[in-house]
Formats: sequence, structure tokens, C-alpha cells
Amino acid sequence: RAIGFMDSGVGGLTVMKEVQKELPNENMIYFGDELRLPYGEKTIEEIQSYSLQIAKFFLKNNVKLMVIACNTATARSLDMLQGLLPIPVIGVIKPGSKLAVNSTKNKKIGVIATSSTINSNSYKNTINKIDKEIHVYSLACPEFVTMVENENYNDFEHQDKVKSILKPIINYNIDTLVLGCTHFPIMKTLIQNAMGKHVLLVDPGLAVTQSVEDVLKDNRIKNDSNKKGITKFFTTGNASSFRRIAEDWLDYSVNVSS
Ligand code: DGN
Repeated sequence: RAIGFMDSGVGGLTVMKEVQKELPNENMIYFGDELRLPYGEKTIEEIQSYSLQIAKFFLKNNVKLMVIACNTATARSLDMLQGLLPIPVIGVIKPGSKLAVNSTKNKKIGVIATSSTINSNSYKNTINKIDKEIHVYSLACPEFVTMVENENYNDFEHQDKVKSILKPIINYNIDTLVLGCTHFPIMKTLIQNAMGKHVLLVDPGLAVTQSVEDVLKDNRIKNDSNKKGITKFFTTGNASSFRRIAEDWLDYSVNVSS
């Protein structure tokens, strides 16, 4: 049985890569719904219905644990999926919020994400539930998703554009910035350059691995295999561009079904 990762596109690969480092013997299924990207600009009902369709695909494909490797889908459909599915479901916002709270020293945290994630207030609420004295400054950056999907994440010619988009948040004297969209770690270098070295970038994907391990243990979902796990990739969009980005990010060759 496999662990299933879903995202609207290539972003969830940033989460799967981290989990794969720690749990190399697990089989994994990755589903990128690029045909319907960006989720960040869709209605709550649309996002919920897409997430549910992907969850059903996972169930048919023998998935034992679902990771919503997308902040937008986590904000809008985690509770629903946890209520409906017979398998455990993990989102990225709680683990990411905890990591950010543990990282800030001046209690000023920035969150960049899609419009839907920002409008849901999920990060702000989750962070302030842990520590109500923390100031959370939020900024929607939907353009970054397009840049990553269009393979413009390494180009320094986009540095000025990234800096001007981030300007509102640069002025708040934050010491921690949550990459609240799973696409953003792929363009981390451009974001870090724009923010300056003194700002710590928090990638929620790093914290998700621990949640996955805990849930597998709590639910006694064992994997006794000592062989390297098999990973299958599915996209509803263009398989060749998905493959290029996936191979660049994961550093191994992949086969993609569309
Ligand atoms: N990667 C998704 C997220 O973490 O919210 C969103 C990308 C999108 O569909 N706009």
C-alpha cells in the first residue's frame, strides 16, 4: 500500500521529497491536478470537490494515508476529507505553523500563499492558537505559482519582479516567513534574495514528515519492506513539463501518467 500526495500541480513534490528522504521504503503516489490549476483562485466548493475526486482515486489505488500537499486544499478541505475517508489524512498548515512559531524570535511572522489560503485565515488562526502574541502578516502571491509551473523558478531575470511582489511584507520587520504554498520552496532562492538573509524561510514540507511518521505509528500502519519504495506520478495536465520539473526537483528520473 502507498502514501498518496495531492497538489494542484508540481508544488506537492516539495513535500513528498522531504517525506521520501526519511521514509525511503514507502511506496508513494503523487497526483498533480494541473488541468484545474490554480486552486488558489477557485471557490471553496470547487476545491472541495477536486480534493474529494483525488481522494477517491487514491482509495481505488490502495492508498493507506493521504497527504494534502497543497495549502489551499488543506485550508478548504482537510476537515471534510478527515470526516469522510476511511484512511488518515494529513494537511500542511498545522505542521508549518508549529515550525514557524518555534522559529520566530521577534514574534513577527509573514505568510505568503495563494489568495484562497490567505482569505481562509488558516495560518493566522493556527499560529495565534499556539501563541496569541505573535503578529502575522499575510500576503497573497498567486503569481509565484504561475512562475513555477512555467519553469521560471531559476531565472534571476525575475528577481526584481519577485522583490516588488514581496515589498508589502518586506516592510514589516518579520524574522520568519512561511512559504504557505507548496510551490514556493521551488523558487526559494529568489524569495530568499528578495527578503534578505536575516529572514528565515519556513518550508512546511519539512515538518510534514514528522506528522506522517506519527500518524503511521499511531494507526499501526506498518511497512516491513526493506526495499526501496516505488513512486508513481499522475498529472491531469502536460506530462512532459511535469516530468521536467519533477526530475529537476527530485533529482531522479520519473515516469508520468496523464
Ligand atoms: N500548491 C498549492 C498550495 O500549496 O496552495 C497551490 C497552487 C495553486 O493551485 N494556486
